Amino acid sequence: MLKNKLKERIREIAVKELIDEVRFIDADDLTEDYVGNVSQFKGRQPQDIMKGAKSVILTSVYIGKFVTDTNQDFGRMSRLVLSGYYANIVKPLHPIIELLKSEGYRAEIMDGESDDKTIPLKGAAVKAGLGWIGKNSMLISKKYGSFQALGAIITDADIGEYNEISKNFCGGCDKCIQVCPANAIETPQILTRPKCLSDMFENENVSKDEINSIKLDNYFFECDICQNACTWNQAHIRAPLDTPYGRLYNPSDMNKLVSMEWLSVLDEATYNEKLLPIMIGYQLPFDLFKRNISVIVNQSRK
Ligand code: B12
Repeated sequence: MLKNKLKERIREIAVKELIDEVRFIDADDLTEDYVGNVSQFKGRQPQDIMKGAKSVILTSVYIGKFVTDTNQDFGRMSRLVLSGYYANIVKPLHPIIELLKSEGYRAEIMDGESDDKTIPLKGAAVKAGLGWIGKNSMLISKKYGSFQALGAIITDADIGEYNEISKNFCGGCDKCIQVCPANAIETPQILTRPKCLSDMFENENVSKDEINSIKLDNYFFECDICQNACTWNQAHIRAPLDTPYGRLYNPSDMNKLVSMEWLSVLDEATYNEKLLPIMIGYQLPFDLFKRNISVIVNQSRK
């Protein structure tokens, strides 16, 4: 199949799979223009993942709609968790893999189940023209704010193309840095991972007191506080875009599963039955859930 025909077929599949953006880049090393300090990604460049790779297919899905009630009666999880793309966009990419393999190409999905076997998706997305790296180290664009979940395929099909790179539109704003209750953004564009609530919530070695020293704003699994303050997200927070994947989401159903009245007395069996199925890619263990929720209960009493 001719390259343009192949890309056209891939774009058609993406629409069917409710993917909002598809871009094609070459599989050369991601340079500092895209990832900052390259040494962080030793062994995670496209050629490390697939020798002889020719292209990377970048995809993104808008997740701005994946929220629950923000008042104190509800616990909160991130938009990424509620979207089901915690471990990257994987399932919707399978039909594209099948097409590429049916054309005799090698093709591999960057499955977040094993981070070290994935390229830095944000950096690749910058190269694909999908946005810039904001001060909170997230990929941000004028169209979607930071509410893009990312996914990628590496292949030896030679279908890369040039994409115009976005300017960085953070300017003098540093709301994300100011608002982070854990001061996890010590350097613009670089996250101090151990201090990020998203990391702490999943870390069994972090004590309840350590977490209790941080105002959680009712988050118990991942955290969107820096994104909720981001200038480029305000329009999306007021009125999320209406996108095909977002139409599948019903906030009122999800609200029922995160009322604090229910979460604060949840037993392990009900937790495993009702909440774990929502957590695709990583399932927060019950004891860490209980720890995180007990801090919210404690903070609500203050
Ligand atoms: C490990 C991981 C985490 C870890 C560590 C994150 C980190 N920044 O290191 C933890 C658990 C803390 C985490 C948290 C979150 N994550 Co995460 N995470 C990943 C994962 C699996 C690997 C990231 C990685 O390689 N980290 C190591 C560091 C060194 O790499 P990095 O952050 O990519 O480094 C960037 C910066 O260094 C930056 N940079 C620094 N200096 C400079 C200078 C210049 C000039 C430039 C251009 C860039 C730059 O560019 C690098 C390139 O990306 C990716 C998926 C993937 N394969 O990329 C998802 C991913 C990055 N996470 C994602 C998300 C959404 C989140 C959360 C928002 C979830 C949440 N609500 O809690 C938070 C965000 C916190 C934040 N402010 O970044 C999305 C980001 C989408 C987007 N629009 O940006 C991804 C792509 C997953 C996905 N499926 O979409 N995450």
